[in-house]
Amino acid sequence: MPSHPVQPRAARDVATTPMRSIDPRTGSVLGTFEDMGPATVARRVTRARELQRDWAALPLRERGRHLLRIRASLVAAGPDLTRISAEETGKPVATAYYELFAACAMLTWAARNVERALRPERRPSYPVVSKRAWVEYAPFGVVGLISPWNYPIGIPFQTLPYALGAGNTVVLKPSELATLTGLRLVEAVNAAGIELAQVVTGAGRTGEALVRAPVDALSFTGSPGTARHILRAAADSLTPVVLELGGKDPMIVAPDADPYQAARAATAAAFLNAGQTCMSTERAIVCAPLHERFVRHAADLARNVRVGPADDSQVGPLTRPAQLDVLRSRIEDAVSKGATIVAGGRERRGLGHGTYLEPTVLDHVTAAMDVYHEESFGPILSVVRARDLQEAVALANDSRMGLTASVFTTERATGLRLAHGIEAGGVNVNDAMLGAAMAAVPFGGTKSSGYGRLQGTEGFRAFSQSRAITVDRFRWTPAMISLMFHRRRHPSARMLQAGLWALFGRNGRRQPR
Ligand code: TXE
Repeated sequence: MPSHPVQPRAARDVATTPMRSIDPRTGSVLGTFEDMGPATVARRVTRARELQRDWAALPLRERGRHLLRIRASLVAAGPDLTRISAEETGKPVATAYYELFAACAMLTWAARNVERALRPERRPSYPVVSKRAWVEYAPFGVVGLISPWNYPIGIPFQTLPYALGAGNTVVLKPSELATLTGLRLVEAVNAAGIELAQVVTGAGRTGEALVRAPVDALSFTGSPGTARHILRAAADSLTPVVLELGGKDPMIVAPDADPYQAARAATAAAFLNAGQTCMSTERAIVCAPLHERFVRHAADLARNVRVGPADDSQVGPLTRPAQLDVLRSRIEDAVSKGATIVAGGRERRGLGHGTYLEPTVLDHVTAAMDVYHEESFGPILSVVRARDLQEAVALANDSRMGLTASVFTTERATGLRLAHGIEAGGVNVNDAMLGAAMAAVPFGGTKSSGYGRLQGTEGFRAFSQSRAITVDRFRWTPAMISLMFHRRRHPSARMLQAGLWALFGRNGRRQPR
């Protein structure tokens, strides 16, 4: 376990005005929370460090059992947690519940698989035949978890079960737009009987204090700009960071696909959570023969989406009202360069205090437009026409981002072939967004969408350090290192070359297993 210099400072933070949590649907203040500075953050990290040793000392099976206790605690907190999250973000309660289902699935799989994923593994000791070797997985210590506002329940649980399972404790920094959810979530985790999670509240300054506290590893989900700040701060302590930074996810609609089913999936994946999803379908790349039918269906579906603050709505307000200006300018830029608005495109007024963009479908989107390249993070689906599948794959890969992608086709072989050609961390054939819901499947991106993987065996390993151990295979074998160094004479270069030749010079013989 890495040891960090103890911070002797018993400094106190200057008291600042508490921050407020606001309901974007009504503008009402839901509560306040502390804007924590470096001293408070350092105390929370120290507390997490103190508690980590006992937790890591538990056998893997025990840790797994405790993850199931956390699950029970989360289920009990369900009504509370989902209500608070819906209030803070403006999302329908059902969407908050989907997050909670995913969180419980992650805990369940992690509980059942922590032993398999992290038990010591025998490895060949090749080429040192006189030894045995194996790998152990040790925790980092304290994992900092810096989270965004868009899925304040689901996103922390893409890290938490795996980081805890690996024997770490966690310090969560929820987004300043969803802090009450983060506080309730940590309360539920700790209510399971062991204090495994700490929480630090505030905005970017608090996040940076967490990075510098310092923690032993970091999991960050958020914007690429913030990721750069975090990496600079983490450079001082060389803290490893897993980054999940959003996407510009394409859906390829092949000529043999059902255009209605593809349009249903594309609009769902574009508009869920008001489009504020890292892996929402932002670009539907539709092959020429289906283009018109796809657009007609997508426009009809978009016009029928229920928008508003009520719990049975499908699209709620933008969590950050200022995002409306960004979305408007993207739409204006696209239209000025030849795109057509086939549905939505305007602010929906008359729904109270909240800021709403009508679910929007833009057709004839091209690479000349901002909306083609920049993540919208709003309910906009861009349709790009492709001549054929070859051009569709080229368009799908024509992005700085590469989080997930979709392919719609009636031929499984076509789906798999296309999936192999797409530069993304995950590809769904005849569906979208599914990777993040599957606890055993790694989640993360390529290119500017980040690096490292959450979830699955990869998620356990991301928050573990492998430790290689070697022992003697036989009793009384002298130390190899002594044999190499303490000799009266080195073997001659000729002998060594002959040995090299014998071991490695002939292909097909004495190759490593
Ligand atoms: O993210 P930020 P925000 C994208 C999306 C969105 C944009 C901004 O395009 O419009 O990012 O969203 C903390 N050191 N995504 O403002 O700013 C911050 O307090 C340490 C994509 O929420 O990246 C919050 O807890 N931490 C995405 C967290 O970082 C810092 C999800 C995320 O904030 C910090 C959300 C600093 N210097 C937004 N500055 C996705 N992948 O789903 C801020 N933070």
